[in-house]
Amino acid sequence: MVVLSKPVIQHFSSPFILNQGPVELSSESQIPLIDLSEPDAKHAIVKACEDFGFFKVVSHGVPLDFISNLESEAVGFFSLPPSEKEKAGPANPFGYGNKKIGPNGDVGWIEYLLLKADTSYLSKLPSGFGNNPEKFRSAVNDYILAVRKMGCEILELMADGLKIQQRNVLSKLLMDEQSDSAFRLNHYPPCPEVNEASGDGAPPPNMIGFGEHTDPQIISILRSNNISGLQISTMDGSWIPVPPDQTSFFINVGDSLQVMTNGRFKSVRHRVMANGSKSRLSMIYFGGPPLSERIVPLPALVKGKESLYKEFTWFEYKKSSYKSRLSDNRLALFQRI
Ligand code: GA4
Repeated sequence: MVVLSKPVIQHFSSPFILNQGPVELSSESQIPLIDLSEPDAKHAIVKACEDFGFFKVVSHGVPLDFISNLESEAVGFFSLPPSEKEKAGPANPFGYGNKKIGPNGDVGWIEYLLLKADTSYLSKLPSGFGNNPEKFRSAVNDYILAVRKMGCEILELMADGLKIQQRNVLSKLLMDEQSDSAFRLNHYPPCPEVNEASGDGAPPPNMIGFGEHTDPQIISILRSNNISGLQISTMDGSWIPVPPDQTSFFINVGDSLQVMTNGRFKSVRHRVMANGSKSRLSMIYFGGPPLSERIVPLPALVKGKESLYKEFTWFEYKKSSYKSRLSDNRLALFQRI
């Protein structure tokens, strides 16, 4: 299963950025493109979250050596023999997982490491994490702290764009010592069946790397190598591919942010298709609130309107998520009719 190329980010090509209007779409796709250094970024972010629940970010400020160090560590880990990787498993929920996703029978063409995004948890990582666990741990820690900083900037721009006075109302949840955030390294090995002709002229099967789902947290910040596979579902229910870009980050609105904006922002359904010949590697930071946090619409966004959701804590939502299948609409249980 191990067909990994060496880290592929030695040379960074500059992404093509259109320079007109508040919401720019990258030329080759419909995905909104946000340049964080642009003065109008806050409005463009709000529009992208309303229309897609998803956008691509450039001028992100995350040091490129943090990205390449972590990618090298991830390639190193996933290249180990299965018996070595399994020392870091099983994922219940944290640790190494292979094909099985979550506790309720979901599977995908994937192997992964799921970790708590928490410095003190990382400092106690057991020794199963590769040949040099300390190097691995420090690469994950540097990356997570830099990506969380960018995530907080984005959440503050969101608050500005939504005209919310307290601009750290969302970002403080990720910065809280008790923040329940997670981090995932995914390896999608090449899947030979994608290229196999069935003999009866039927097209090759669309093999799933990671089945369709929404993320339960506030925001997810994804970066991948240059191999395609990620798709998002648009408001009309069609799937569009997200062209990979190893120099940029992709932001997902999660279920909790949908609730906190009283449905104004949409938690985006997404999935990853398997690739017939190449390894896809992705790294995702899931920014979540403390377990005790009440997830309710921000008062500024419900003025004169009803809350669309029943009140719940992040602990309650997480508990119910772990009873669900990947593709379930987890918010349905908490919707007011
Ligand atoms: C989807 C988003 C994150 O990858 C994740 C996933 C989690 C897991 O893999 O353990 C879940 C899934 C995710 C939602 C429903 C439950 C829980 C698998 C699953 C079937 C880490 C998360 O937070 O929720």
